[in-house]
Amino acid sequence: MKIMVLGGDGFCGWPTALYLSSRGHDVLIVDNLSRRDIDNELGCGSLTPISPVMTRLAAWKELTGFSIRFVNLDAALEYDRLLALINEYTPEVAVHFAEQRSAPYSMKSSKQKRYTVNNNLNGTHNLLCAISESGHDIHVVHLGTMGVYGYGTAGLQIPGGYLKVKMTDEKKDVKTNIMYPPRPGSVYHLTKCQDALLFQYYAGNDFLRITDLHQGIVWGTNTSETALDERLINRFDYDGDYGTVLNRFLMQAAIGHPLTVHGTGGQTRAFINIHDTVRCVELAVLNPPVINEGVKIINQMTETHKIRDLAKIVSSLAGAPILYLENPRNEAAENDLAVENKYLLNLGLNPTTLEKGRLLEVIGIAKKYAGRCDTSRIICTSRWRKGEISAKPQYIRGYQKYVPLYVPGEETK
Ligand code: NAD
Ligand code: USQ
Repeated sequence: MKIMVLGGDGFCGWPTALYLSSRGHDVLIVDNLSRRDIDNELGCGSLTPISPVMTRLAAWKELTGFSIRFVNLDAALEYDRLLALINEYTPEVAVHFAEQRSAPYSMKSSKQKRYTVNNNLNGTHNLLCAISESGHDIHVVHLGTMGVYGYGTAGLQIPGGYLKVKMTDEKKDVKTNIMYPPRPGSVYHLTKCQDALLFQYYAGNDFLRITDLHQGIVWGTNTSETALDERLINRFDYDGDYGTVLNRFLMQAAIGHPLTVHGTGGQTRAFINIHDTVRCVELAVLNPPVINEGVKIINQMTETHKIRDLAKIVSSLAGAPILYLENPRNEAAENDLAVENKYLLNLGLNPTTLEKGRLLEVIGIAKKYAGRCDTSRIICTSRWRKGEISAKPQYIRGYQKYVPLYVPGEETK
């Protein structure tokens, strides 16, 4: 199939583009390299040494014989070029990864809040609008997030697809299906909730075929394809803005830094390994909704864990101490999370779960590149509410710097 991968230079997009190419699909990457620019803005880069995009693509061609085309284009700002590219390439599928995806980055200041909203909503809307204007039947596969649900389940399992509800007024009950009520926990997550409305509108009004993959937190770094050669290596974000929790714990264990649990670590989140991300995207590509079916919503996750349990697993594996930090976010200290993920399992997904070998593999990669880590960038500094930290931080010595320590239950006046 002809597949346009928007955001194909990023952490999830790059291994997906290679996987789809290795499976014989004709892949075109569209990316404005804004993630690399944000590395420069933050003064912090990937733990792994990522090659320039053209070096990546030349290496892929040299090693496998497969060509991937690259177009540097800003989906949020360059509508006419996007439309022209769609008309020229006529993809059958557009896989959409091209958004600012960090919740802490989106909460840093009004500059990053506004950038995240402008970039994510305009990028998504431009893609839908351009597909509609082109008149081509192009299936959109969007990488959404489990965070649209807000991690609170009201005692129910979060359904794949739509929530069955009974609505009641004084005269009668009506049964119907609705989108799960959105509950964004950051400006980034807010844009994903708003994307969902754009999808609903364009699927209904313009008959676009759209799949929205509600993905959990991705862990791991390399896939079979990115591990072929160092020039193909995938990103490994570890810093307080872009690093996600399990990869951060694995990296912290590798370099001898204590594991940074926010609050009590009672937050339950959904997870998926990067090997499964690429497989799930292909399953979604191969199983599109039919025209007028409505948006196909799929929960793309394989397991749920509490943050403190992950810390304990990594700690026992690598002997790292656990540090309970005051939580810089505004989120529930404890939550349960039950998620239905039958759809992808029924299509043949065989989950890569948190087993020892996989965890040690990531620790091994982090150890190999430990010298590239800037330890001053590990602690999360982006705060959801300025100046509202209830517990007075305590300080412990021991590593390169003093780090604030929050002891659960010990509220200090
Ligand atoms: P990433 O930041 O590594 O990659 C995003 C890519 O999109 C980057 O290469 C960036 O340069 C590009 N991009 C951003 N805005 C663009 C624009 N306007 N025009 C063209 N290119 C643009 O992020 P990622 O981790 O690969 O995430 C990809 C998608 O998957 C995101 O939409 C994210 O919300 C979703 N997701 C990621 C995770 C995760 O744990 N990483 C989990 C769930 C969902
Ligand atoms: N956390 C820690 N310690 C850390 C880092 C994070 O305890 O060092 C906690 C956070 O407070 C939060 C949880 O771990 O409770 C998850 O944080 P995260 O940074 O790993 O994930 P999140 O901000 O939710 O965002 C990531 C991706 C985002 C994607 C989302 C999927 O960056 O693109 O949408 O995961 S989900 O979480 O399912 O919404």
